[in-house]
Amino acid sequence: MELWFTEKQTPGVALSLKVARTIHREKTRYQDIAVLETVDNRRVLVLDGYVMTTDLDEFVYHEMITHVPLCTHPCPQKVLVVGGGDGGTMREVLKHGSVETAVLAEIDEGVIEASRRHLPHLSGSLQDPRCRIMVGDGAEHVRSRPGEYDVIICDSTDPVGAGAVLFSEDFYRASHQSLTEDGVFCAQMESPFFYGELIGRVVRNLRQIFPIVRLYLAVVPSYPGALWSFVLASKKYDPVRDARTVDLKTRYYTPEVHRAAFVLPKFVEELVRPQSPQSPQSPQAPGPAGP
Ligand code: SPD
Repeated sequence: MELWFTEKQTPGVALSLKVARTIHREKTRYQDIAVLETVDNRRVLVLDGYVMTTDLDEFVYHEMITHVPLCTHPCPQKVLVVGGGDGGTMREVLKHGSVETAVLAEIDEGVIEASRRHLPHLSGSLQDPRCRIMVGDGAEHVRSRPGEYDVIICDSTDPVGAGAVLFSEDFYRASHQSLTEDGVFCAQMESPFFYGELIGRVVRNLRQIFPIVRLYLAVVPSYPGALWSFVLASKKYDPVRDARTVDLKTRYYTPEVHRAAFVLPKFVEELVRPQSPQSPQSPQAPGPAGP
C-alpha cells in the first residue's frame, strides 16, 4: 500500500510526498508535530500539516534567511533567532565567526526535542557553546530586551495560529526596539503567488518603522509556489549596497546570489512598490496592485 502525505497549500493547490515511514508524531500544547521519511530517504518536519523543512531544500531556506542579514551587518556579534526550533537557521548563524552569542527563542520545546532526536543535521548547532536556548514566546522576549541584538531573524511558521503574532506590526516595533542602533531584522515572508496581500501589508508596516525595507527571493520547491520571499528591514545598512563578502561554506548562498535575490519579478515588485502620491497633474495615476 502506498502512503502519501499531502499538504493543502491553498484550497485548490496541494503538495504530496510519498512516505516510507512516520518517524515521530506528537501533539504538544501548541501544535501537531510529525517527522516523516520519504521514499527517497529524505526527512521532513511537518507542523500542523504544513511542511516546515525537508532535506531536499532546507539549505536554500536556512542559508538565505541567515546569510543575507548577517552579511548586511558589518559585524554581527549578538543574534536572535525567533522560532526556528529545528536548528537549521542556528546552524547557519554559527558559521559567522563574528557571532559571540546566538539566542534561539522557540515557543514549543517539542520541536527542539523532535529535531534533536530525528534531524541532527539541523539540530547539531544547538549544542554549540555560543547558542542559548530560550523556550518561550519570542514576541515577549524581544519586548524585554531593548537595544540587545545586532540581528534578529524571524524563522516563523506560517501566519496562522501561534505564529500569526510574528507577522504583526506590534512584533515589528518590538523587534526594532530590541535591535542595536544599526541592527538588522529579517523574516520569512511566504509565497508571493499565494500571500501577496500579506507581503504588501508587512512591507508597508515595516516601512513605518525602519528606514530601509527590502524584499528578496529564493527558490524552495517544498514550499507553496516554490518561489519564497523574505523581508529585510534595517536601521542603517542597505542589504545590496553594504553587503560584505564573508568566507562561508554554503550550497546556495553566494555574494552574487545575495545581490540577485533582491531583483524582483514585476508582479512581486508591484506588491511592494510604494504608492506614488497623487499629484494634481496625474489624478488618475494609481498605485499598482500592491500597497
Ligand atoms: N510554509 C512553510 C513555511 C515555513 C517557514 N519556516 C520554516 C522553519 C524552518 N527552520
